[in-house]
Amino acid sequence: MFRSKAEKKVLEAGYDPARLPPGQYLTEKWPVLHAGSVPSTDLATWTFAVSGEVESPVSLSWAELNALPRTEHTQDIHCVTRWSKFDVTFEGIHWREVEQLVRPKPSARFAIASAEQGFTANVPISSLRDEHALLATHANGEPLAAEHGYPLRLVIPGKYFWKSAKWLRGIELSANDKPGFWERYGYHNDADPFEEQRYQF
Ligand SMILES: Nc1nc2c(c(=O)[nH]1)N[C@H]1C(S)=C(S)[C@@H](COP(=O)(O)O)O[C@H]1N2
Ligand SMILES: [Mo]
Repeated sequence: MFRSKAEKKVLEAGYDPARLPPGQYLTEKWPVLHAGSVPSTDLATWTFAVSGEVESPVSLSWAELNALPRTEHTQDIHCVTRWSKFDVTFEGIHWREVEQLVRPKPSARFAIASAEQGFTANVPISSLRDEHALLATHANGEPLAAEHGYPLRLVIPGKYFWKSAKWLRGIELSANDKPGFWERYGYHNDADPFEEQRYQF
């Protein structure tokens, strides 16, 4: 059976090649990718705000966020620039914990994540509610490195990694979709790596 060079490498590394989306290659390293510079964070003044179509908007301090129940999940990440990394263990807080505090209105259909320096990324609210989505504080047992989003990043499974906003500061629930930073650059709104939804014009 024909296999691409990239698929061969996945097999040789001992993984099921079906885990590699089309047009991707496996990397062992964890590349760093973002627009702008790595922000510095003062946890004493840091907040995580949830706003928009909710009954009770909140602005949680670092301590308040970390008092919520925690969970972890291991998953594969796929960057639109074609690298994939398998089995990254993210740990943090599931959206459901925050949802209980804010109580979304029935009109809430989209989530617009906002990060330091004005970065945004949009997903349907179902992606945020995914069992394996996370407000992640840790990766592979360590607090997130500064360049990977310390102190908090979003992790959205099943979508190219640009939807997983680093340096997350808030989530707005909205009745309407709002294209995020990379989406306005022509990246695909839906971003399913197995469908190769990379760009749209
Ligand atoms: N705040 C912020 N988050 C971001 C980005 C960004 O530019 N700013 N880039 C995204 C892109 S394109 C990718 S591939 C991943 C990369 O995450 P990593 O650097 O931890 O690998 O972060 C995503 N999250
Ligand atoms: Mo990316």
